Amino acid sequence: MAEIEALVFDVDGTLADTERDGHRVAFNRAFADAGLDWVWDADLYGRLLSVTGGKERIKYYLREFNTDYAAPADLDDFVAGLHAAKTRHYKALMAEGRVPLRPGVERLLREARAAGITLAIATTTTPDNVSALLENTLGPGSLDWFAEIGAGDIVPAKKPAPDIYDWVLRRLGLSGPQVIAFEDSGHGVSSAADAGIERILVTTNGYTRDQDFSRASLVIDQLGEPGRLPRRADGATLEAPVDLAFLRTL
Ligand code: XBP
Ligand code: MG
Repeated sequence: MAEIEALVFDVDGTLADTERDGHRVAFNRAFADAGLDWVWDADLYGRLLSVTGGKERIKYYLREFNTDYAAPADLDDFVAGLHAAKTRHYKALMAEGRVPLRPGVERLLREARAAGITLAIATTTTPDNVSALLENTLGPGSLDWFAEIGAGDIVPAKKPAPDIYDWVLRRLGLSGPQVIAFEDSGHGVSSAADAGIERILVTTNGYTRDQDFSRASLVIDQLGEPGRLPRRADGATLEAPVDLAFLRTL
């Protein structure tokens, strides 16, 4: 297997459990601001997560779950307005420190940085949301830890399309076998795998645990910390938290 040249991270669900207590709450606040009686509870939100991208998710909700709503003629404009309000709420939630990084994320990022391994991000979320999460967890300036941040509408087709990983690989000047991708969802794994990435490490969460990860190299519940070992779906634990030495064995 090729040397590890870069680690490429998904954001939502992978770096932090942002969906239920971050994005979902922000969507609901934006709906309330607009005088809409739409409420996305945790279960409904899990179903809506089958579509990536917040604007795309609102349209999916109207198409499949709220078909009685008479949407304004200019649907794109209406959704864009709601989504801009949602992003403002999301950034405010991050500034309150509501969502910490998942176990082992900061440890592994720091180890990779110290070893001179390139870090990058490939996500469908809005770029402002990435900054808000990183700056409020890793601290000001932490955006610079990442050589490339592929986010949001920078590519027209969001995950599970490979476009965002293709974009990041192109910008890094690397090919799939030279990197390891970190994901939490089936859509994310499809995206990375179709971009030619062979080593994909999945850390699951409550929303993604039962998804199809057949194309992933390893599926565990978290990267782990000393005294808190990663666990596979069959209940077996790894011998140690995920670190660079372990990643070289993937
Ligand atoms: C994340 C998403 C995003 C966020 C919302 O998926 O699907 O849409 O839920 O972000 P992934 P925006 O982790 O696979 O990147 O509202 O900014 O789109
Ligand atoms: Mg994700």
